[in-house]
Amino acid sequence: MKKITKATYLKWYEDMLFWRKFEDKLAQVYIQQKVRGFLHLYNGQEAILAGALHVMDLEKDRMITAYRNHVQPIGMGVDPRRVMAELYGKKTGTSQGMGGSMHIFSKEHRFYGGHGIVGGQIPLGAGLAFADKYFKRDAVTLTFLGDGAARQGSLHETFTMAVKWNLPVVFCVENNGYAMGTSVARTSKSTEIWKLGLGYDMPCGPVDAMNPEKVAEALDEAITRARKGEGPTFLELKTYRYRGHSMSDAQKYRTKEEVAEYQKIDPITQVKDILKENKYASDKEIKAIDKRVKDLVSECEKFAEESEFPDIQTMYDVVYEQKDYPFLPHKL
Ligand SMILES: Cc1ncc(C[n+]2csc(CCOP(=O)(O)OP(=O)(O)O)c2C)c(N)n1
Ligand SMILES: [Mg+2]
Repeated sequence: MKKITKATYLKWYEDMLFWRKFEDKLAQVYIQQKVRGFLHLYNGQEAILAGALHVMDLEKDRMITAYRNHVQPIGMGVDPRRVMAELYGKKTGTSQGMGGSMHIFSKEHRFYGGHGIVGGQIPLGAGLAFADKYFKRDAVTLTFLGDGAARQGSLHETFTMAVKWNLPVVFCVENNGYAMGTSVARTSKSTEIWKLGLGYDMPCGPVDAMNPEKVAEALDEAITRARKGEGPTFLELKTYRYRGHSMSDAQKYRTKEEVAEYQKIDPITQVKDILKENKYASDKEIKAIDKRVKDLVSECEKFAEESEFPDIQTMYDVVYEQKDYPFLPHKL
């Protein structure tokens, strides 16, 4: 594995803080109704992305996830200003403002969305890996899904094929404790989701995903295995989300005390503590990072605010249209 150094920790701190603040800004502008539709935030889960990016080959590897998908493309190299503009529904967004929150996508950066159907991305992730194997491309696909999605039938259908064909894919459950408002314990007799891999003879296991080092170690092993042609791995990344499922969630299913317990092991605080303990950065240097992050978030906001909305005439250019459909005239 690429060594974890002072530079890694400095990068982790700046990236993770940026992702957190970028989404805090989204929450704020959502309340102002500048961002519409659903908005599911990644707040608390950042160590997963940080650890993953450390061990991926960003020139080759691919990523696909569900609708909690704003910061992953940024990590994969997409301009954050374009992600924010997409959320604002502006022309300069990653999908010209036509996708919105749940559909960030950049083929150029090998980030394949952005999927609102729970579990919908599981077979698609295996499909990307199938194509890489078929065309003999040396790439691995990280397929992220939630604890709720792990109970979808599509997971089992996909696992059957992925192990049979030794596909270069890593299935990563981000177990944040809840599927919308329903806790894992309420819906499942076994709360150890990683054990689902056992039935498929797939290498599998749990990971402390509040810690980016632990995520990097587990994913490095899985990615190496996939690259060697030894097939898929199933990891349960144990994490937590601090905000509601989406912005319209009263959070009656959990206590404030529970959230506070997890905040004590916040991934960003853990990384910051290591920066301080190892004297990787002085207070002044940390303040300088915090300022850079704040400035970049403001730049993204300004870019999105100042961008134009798409021309209404273009609305039907990006949806499937059957020219001879008999009932509705489609073009505006
Ligand atoms: C097929 C399908 N069923 C139900 C929904 C409604 N829904 C949206 S998110 C969600 C919960 C998913 O939870 P989880 O997989 O744990 O992901 P998390 O939101 O925690 O990241 C549900 C039931 C949906 N979008 N798609
Ligand atoms: Mg969940």
